[in-house]
Amino acid sequence: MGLFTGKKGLVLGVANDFSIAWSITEKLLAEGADLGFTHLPGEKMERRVRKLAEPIGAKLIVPCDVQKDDDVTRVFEQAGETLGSLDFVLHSIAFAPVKDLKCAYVDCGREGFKIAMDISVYSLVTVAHHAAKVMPQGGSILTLTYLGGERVVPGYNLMGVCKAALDASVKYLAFDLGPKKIRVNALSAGPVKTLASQGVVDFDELAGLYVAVAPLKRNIDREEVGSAGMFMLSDLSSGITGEILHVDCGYNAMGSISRTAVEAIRAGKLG
Ligand code: 0WD
Repeated sequence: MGLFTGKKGLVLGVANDFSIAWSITEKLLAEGADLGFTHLPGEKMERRVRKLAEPIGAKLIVPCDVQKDDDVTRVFEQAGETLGSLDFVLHSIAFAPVKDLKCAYVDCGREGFKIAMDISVYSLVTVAHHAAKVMPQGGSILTLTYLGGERVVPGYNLMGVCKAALDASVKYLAFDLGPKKIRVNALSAGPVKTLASQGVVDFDELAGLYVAVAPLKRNIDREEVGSAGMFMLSDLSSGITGEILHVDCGYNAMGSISRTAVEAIRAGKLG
């Protein structure tokens, strides 16, 4: 018996096997979960997700653009029809137009701001709204966030402001859905190389900084995000909701950097 034997869930946000959603999926599968997946509409994304999800016997592989209300409504109706009720949902989605992400926050445009907030924040709200309808016994909803929503991380720019709104959404959604026994949490992951991370300015330098600064003197690996995500979606975390769990080797605990970290940075010994 695995922790997820007999449990069913929907995963939104697998782009390829580097995706954080896939690292969490692998842990869920190892514990016996039954899974459905969404992919961004389009042949290329469908092919990528099918290549991963078909061999593991996914019961549902459907397109979903979270900017479209009809898509989100349909996906949860299909999940209800195919899987019956859901026990968990993984939301691992974010996007900002490159020009609005790579510029200083003060220079981002109104349209880019709206798109980024819509895909990276409102999507969790609408997903939670529809998921609740197919979670009659309660369940767990998990999203992915980053420290750049709590404090300024140079280069994270507009996405930092999206993550701040996402973190607040997690808490309000936890309050709204608590009476239905639905928990809503976020994992705040350290830097992981993925498609989305390529849009973050100075990503490699940022990842290297964790080696110098974090209490564990290293960056996380994707397995660790996978395990923590599985924990948050499982009954092991049944008393946890409205929480932002940091999986970052303790980087978020630091208020300043040590002399040895300064020396490592000066010597270019990062990562
Ligand atoms: O270091 C990192 N990679 C971190 C990522 C550290 C901390 C947090 N995160 C967060 C991201 O901000 C995001 O919320 O984790 C989440 C997943 O990101 P990821 O695994 O790094 O990136 P990726 O594999 O690219 O998955 C994000 C996916 C999209 O991929 P692409 O690269 O095609 O944009 O989000 C999905 C899409 O599959 N996505 C959408 N899904 C539905 N509708 C949409 C949309 N409109 N836009 C993007």
